[in-house]
Amino acid sequence: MSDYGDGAKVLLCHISVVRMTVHYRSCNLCEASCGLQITVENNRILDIRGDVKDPMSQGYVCPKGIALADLHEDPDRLRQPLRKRSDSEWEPIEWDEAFDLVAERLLEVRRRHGDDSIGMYLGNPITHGWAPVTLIPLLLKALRTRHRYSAASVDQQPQHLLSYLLFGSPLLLPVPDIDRTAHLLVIGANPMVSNGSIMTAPDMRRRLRALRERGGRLVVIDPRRTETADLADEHHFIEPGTDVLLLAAMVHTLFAENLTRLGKAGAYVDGVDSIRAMVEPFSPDAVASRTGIDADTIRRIARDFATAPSAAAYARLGVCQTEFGTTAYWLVHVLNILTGRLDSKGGWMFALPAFDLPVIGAKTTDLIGYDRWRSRVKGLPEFAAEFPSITLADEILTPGEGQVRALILYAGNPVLTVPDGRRMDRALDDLEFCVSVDFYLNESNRHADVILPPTAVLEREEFDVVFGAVSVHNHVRFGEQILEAGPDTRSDAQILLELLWRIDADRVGQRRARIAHAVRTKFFPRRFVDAALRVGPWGVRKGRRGLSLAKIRKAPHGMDLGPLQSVLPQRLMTSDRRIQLDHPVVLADWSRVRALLTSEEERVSFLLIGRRHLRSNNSWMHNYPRLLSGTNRCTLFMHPEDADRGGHSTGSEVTISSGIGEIDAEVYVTDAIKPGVVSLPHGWGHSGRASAGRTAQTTGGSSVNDITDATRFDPLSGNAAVTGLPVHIRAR
Ligand SMILES: Nc1nc2c(c(=O)[nH]1)N[C@H]1C(S)=C(S)[C@@H](COP(=O)(O)OP(=O)(O)OC[C@H]3O[C@@H](n4cnc5c(=O)[nH]c(N)nc54)[C@H](O)[C@@H]3O)O[C@H]1N2
Ligand SMILES: Nc1nc2c(c(=O)[nH]1)N[C@H]1C(S)=C(S)[C@@H](COP(=O)(O)OP(=O)(O)OC[C@H]3O[C@@H](n4cnc5c(=O)[nH]c(N)nc54)[C@H](O)[C@@H]3O)O[C@H]1N2
Ligand code: SF4
Ligand SMILES: [Mo]
Repeated sequence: MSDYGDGAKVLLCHISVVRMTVHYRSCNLCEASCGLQITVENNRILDIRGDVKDPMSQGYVCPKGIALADLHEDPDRLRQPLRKRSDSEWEPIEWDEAFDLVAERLLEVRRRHGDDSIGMYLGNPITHGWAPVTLIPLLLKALRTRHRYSAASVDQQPQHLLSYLLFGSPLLLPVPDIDRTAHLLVIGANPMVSNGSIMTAPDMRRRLRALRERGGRLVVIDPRRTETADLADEHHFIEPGTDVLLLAAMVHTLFAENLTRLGKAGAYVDGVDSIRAMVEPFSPDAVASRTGIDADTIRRIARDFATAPSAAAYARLGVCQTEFGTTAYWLVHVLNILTGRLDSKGGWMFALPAFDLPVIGAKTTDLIGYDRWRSRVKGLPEFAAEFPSITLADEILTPGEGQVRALILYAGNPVLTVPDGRRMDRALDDLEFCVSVDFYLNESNRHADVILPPTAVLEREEFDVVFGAVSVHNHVRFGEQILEAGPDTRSDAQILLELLWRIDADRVGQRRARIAHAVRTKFFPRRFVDAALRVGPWGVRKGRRGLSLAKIRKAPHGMDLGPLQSVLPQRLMTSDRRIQLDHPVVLADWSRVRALLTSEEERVSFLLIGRRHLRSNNSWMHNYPRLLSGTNRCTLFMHPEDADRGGHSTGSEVTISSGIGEIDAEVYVTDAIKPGVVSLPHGWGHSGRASAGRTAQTTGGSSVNDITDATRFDPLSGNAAVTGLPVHIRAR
């Protein structure tokens, strides 16, 4: 059970029969994947702290990592399958009965309404589990449905789409070489709080301080002076939703001032000339008033970026969650590529992961592609065999052939996390059948007929198969099982395998399905991952022993595989191993960007943005007193000038309204936000709704997604545009 390999300490305490053991593994609550040192006594966690020997996190841990103990002890966490008896009543049932019931009901819906009547929504935590990542593609295949949705389309879909279009795999995602760069430009991301996203880089404070100590520069563009901005050399407030204009003007400046120099990328990048013409109208003077950043500043930050010895532009949600998510993020690539930062030390680089998901994902599944079919109600393009989550409610509520009548809700909470949550709530209620795989009851799976709760993270083995691909330093680490799961519990892997063979039996018959199940049970996820490691970039090569799971397990603190390396053009997965920078998909959207430049500025009273908190994780982890301690985290940040004008002050209650609905919030006055902009975090508003436990019920706040608008999205990727929402605010 525990890891007795090099360096692991096993302390046997002989006072009474207490057995105390110390274990090392990484935290999988967020992408930072910090190393933890966990002391366990009689199957209970005594202590969690940072593992100082972890090559990546070096002892750093955030409060959520420590609260893993609370997750394990939480009496409100589900441990046995539940079947719904009435609106508010659930009864526990046996596992086999639950699996049979779920398969029977799903297949019944399919027989009645066809393949596309079953939908699946995948929540954020699936990326943190090797079982869901490796097994869900098989389940989707067995389900034969086009109705696949995930949290990715409220998050990073523009980044995946561009990686697919430019580099040939949605998972070939460049990251800033943060530990060696001389200049980091952060646009619409707050890694000091989010701990880095699509950039595995634990302990951001240490890394950003080191950047400045070696004489580097940190520049932040954000409508809020964030915790990251506080550490920066300069921060510029930007009008929400206008990054596409700012970035176009920066690229314009590169051409105007003769600052483009592709470096070695010049040998495999095409289409630079048409970009010069595209950005021509976007001079810094033309975009200054729209963005709120003056023209001289735009020119200077472009120049500073281009002339720094090394530099990387990094953007996340503040760019992706806008109506120009893909074109704006494309300009981030353009900026990096035209200044020679792609694949170069201290620049915009690719990790070389031991489990090579970018290659495995693109080569072994039929999921990869764009616009091969369209969604039924809104006609939106599929991407990677998924439809945008903003249209899931439409597909459930709109009658006709292909209507979603049953849903598998896997580790997600779309009622609180997808725009127009109240409509999502109605949609889930309208389903004929819903099964949820989740260890909490939440605002979404309260509509489920059956809930299948998997074991929690420390009760299972774990190996990161995703974030190695976006790490700022190559490394690998295995997580041993640390706590015994109860006698009658199932892991995510077991749940998926049990559902899979029962669905498969419908096609191939019971006998064959059971044989396939026996084989898969032996193979997934451990042997599959081991096999992938052996053939991966760090696997067996001529004259080299290479990595295997067994070898990785012998290093309880993980293995350091060294700094990022140059991998292009070999690693490109486009058919000609070249990058077509002026990709037709992006070009087709350019008229919209031009229209934004010339359109009359709409006068709205406020633009609403979100934010994150170190002690919260999207819509969950709100049931642990250690993380919450009675404060209302869901307050509305407002600039003092705006507060004065509206007669609001810290603590006063307001109603926020959009075209979609109204919610209430408590004001918090701060000059850290741009005038005219207000900020409210998502994932709250548990009180009074069936939700994740008793403490969560006391946390207050509202769900911002009750007023976000599902008709605001990026048309290329279908990603939700939750930021920059026009709202009105009045005193309550
Ligand atoms: N307005 C607004 N909306 C947003 C965002 C925003 O910034 N603003 N952010 C968006 C982003 S980036 C994201 S990623 C989404 C998140 O949206 P979702 O993925 O829909 O929601 P989460 O809150 O992450 O819900 C995770 C659920 O998974 C369960 N869970 C945790 N671990 C496991 C596990 O190991 N196995 C299983 N089976 N279940 C588990 C938890 O109990 C919880 O119920 O929200 C999006 N929504
Ligand atoms: N503690 C904690 N950590 C988390 C999470 C969590 O819930 N809690 N969630 C995890 C998840 S799922 C994700 S995807 C990542 C997200 O990681 P990040 O993207 O770093 O997270 P955010 O804090 O949402 O940062 C977005 C920033 O964009 C700014 N912004 C909003 N609109 C605009 C705009 O129009 N333009 C510009 N330039 N900026 C804008 C916001 O003010 C905010 O500072 O965090 C992950 N880490
Ligand atoms: S930053 Fe916190 S939540 Fe994220 S991996 Fe590290 S300890 Fe876990
Ligand atoms: Mo996310």
